[in-house]
Amino acid sequence: MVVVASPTIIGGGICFGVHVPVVDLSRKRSQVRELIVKACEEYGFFKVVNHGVPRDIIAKMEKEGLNFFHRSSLEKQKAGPAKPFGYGSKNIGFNGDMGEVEYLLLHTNPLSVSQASKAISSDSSNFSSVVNDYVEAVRDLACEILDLMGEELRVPDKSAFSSLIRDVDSDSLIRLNHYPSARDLKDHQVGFGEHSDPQILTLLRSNEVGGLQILLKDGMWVPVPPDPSSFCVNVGDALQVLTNGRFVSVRHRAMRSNTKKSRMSLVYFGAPPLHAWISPVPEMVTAERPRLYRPFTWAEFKETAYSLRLGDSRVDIFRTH
Ligand code: GA4
Repeated sequence: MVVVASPTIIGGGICFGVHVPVVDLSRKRSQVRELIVKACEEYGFFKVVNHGVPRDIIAKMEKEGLNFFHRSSLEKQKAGPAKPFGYGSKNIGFNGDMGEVEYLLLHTNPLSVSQASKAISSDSSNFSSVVNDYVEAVRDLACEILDLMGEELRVPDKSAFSSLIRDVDSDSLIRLNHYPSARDLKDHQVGFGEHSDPQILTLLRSNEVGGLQILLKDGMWVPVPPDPSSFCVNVGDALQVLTNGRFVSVRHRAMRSNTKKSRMSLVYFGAPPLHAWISPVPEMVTAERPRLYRPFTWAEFKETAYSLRLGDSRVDIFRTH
């Protein structure tokens, strides 16, 4: 893992020269486990390389995304509004949040993908199969990472975390974000505002255009250099709760920059089924670290998330003290 080398603070609370944690999944399992847990405790974020997701699966997903975003606005609107799934532009959530972004938000359930595909692509069966292949590959990667966490945290049921997102009724989502290029931008604009992800684990892959930033505990924003060959992994709110606050859900945002090329990210949000109970796993509750959160269902948490603004903290509402 690579972290912090003499940070240079350029201003505006943005810290350049800080390297984000990088985990090479081809290294020894015991080392990988340790690095992942350290990164989740300190940052709630890390990058994985040598992740094993086939390149052609990513390339096909990227191509389908670009094909869609390059269509006319009228054509794209036919796949919207994203309430909750489909095409959206600038509006985020239902409470007035806005960003310089357009997106496709889909549930990962194959039936739901197939239904949504009809308005997204003229070859909807190809689109569905590309999405399903991508979802399967990133879900496997997310499960592998969650199993490594479970092992390192000495949770007896090794798949305690991964089984939640592997469940057939899992409420996992896939999101394609497109940040149009803007060569004439004077200032950097917010593409997707500061927030944490409500789910368990997020896997994000972007093209070679940067924009993602993560917030460190000391309040500094760190730009994450783009790396199309890696995946960025975010701890979500639900995993913060499952680990009784030992892991932190990372606050992050996407800025739009004045590059020639537009930025596109493919984001998988691994979530439990709606009826699943989320509660700190017993091994994470000790005399020194008493239970921080009350149990709740994923449906209850989601309802709370959608009743709030993007940047609001949701986990605090479920704290016991
Ligand atoms: C953030 C993570 C995912 O993109 C998302 C977002 C969702 C939306 O865009 O509809 C939310 C946002 C996200 C958090 C709080 C609520 C819900 C917008 C919003 C204001 C799809 C998700 O699950 O939560």
